[in-house]
Order: sequence, then structure tokens, then C-alpha cells
Amino acid sequence: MNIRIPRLVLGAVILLPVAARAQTGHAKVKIVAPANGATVSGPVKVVLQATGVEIVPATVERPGTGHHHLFVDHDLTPVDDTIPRGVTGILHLGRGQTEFVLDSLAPGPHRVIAVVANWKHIPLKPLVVDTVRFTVK
Ligand SMILES: [Cu+2]
Repeated sequence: MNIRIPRLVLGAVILLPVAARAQTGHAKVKIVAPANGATVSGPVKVVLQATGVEIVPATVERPGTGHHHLFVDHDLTPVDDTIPRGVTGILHLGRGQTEFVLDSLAPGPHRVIAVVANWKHIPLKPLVVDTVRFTVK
């Protein structure tokens, strides 16, 4: 079966870049709570877990760091631009927090998008993002 050898080689070529990325620790963020699709009672505690990036206060100007942002029932802003302040539904966790309590969500469906951005409040590249949808009773 000659065909098996080329397939293996091809497989190695495809898998190699993925392994390389894992080693350099491409950053990720996960919204641990609330679970996607969950029905919860308010207030809703959002719990964030980042890997491959150090979560620090927004005052820390160091590569490899960032702070969390939450877009609550708000679309993402352009990813090459500064995430705005003072906008309802956009939260900067600028003290390096990894949890935030949403205490004024109305009953019904909601969507939270978490994005890690640097000290300039510009999203990291590649984008470090996670989304959950849930319902408040
Ligand atoms: Cu920010």
C-alpha cells in the first residue's frame, strides 16, 4: 500500500504548525461561568479563565499581558481599535479582575463576550475571545 506513506507525511505537515502554536502558548480565554446555554438567577457572576496571557491591571505595560473586557448584550467593537470606555454594556476589568458580578440583568436571554486586550485597550492578536449565551430567570 504505497498510498499510506504519502498520507503520513501529509499528516505530519498539517499537524506541525498546530503543535508549534501550542508551544508558543497562543492565548485563550474561557468564560467558565455562567455556562453556555444555562438558565441562571441574578445576580450573575461571570468567571473568566485565561491561558497563555498574564492577566494584570491595565496600568501594566508589558508584552504578554492583558486585562479582561466584557461585552454584555453588546456587539464587539472593531478589533483593531481601542475598546471604548463609558459605554453601557462594555466593561473593562482594569484592575486585573477575573470575575465580575452582573447585578442588573433583566430576566430573559443574554449574551456575554469576553475579550482580552492590552494596556492600550486594543484586543490582543490573534483575538482572545469567548462567548456565552444564557437566560436569566
Ligand atoms: Cu481595557
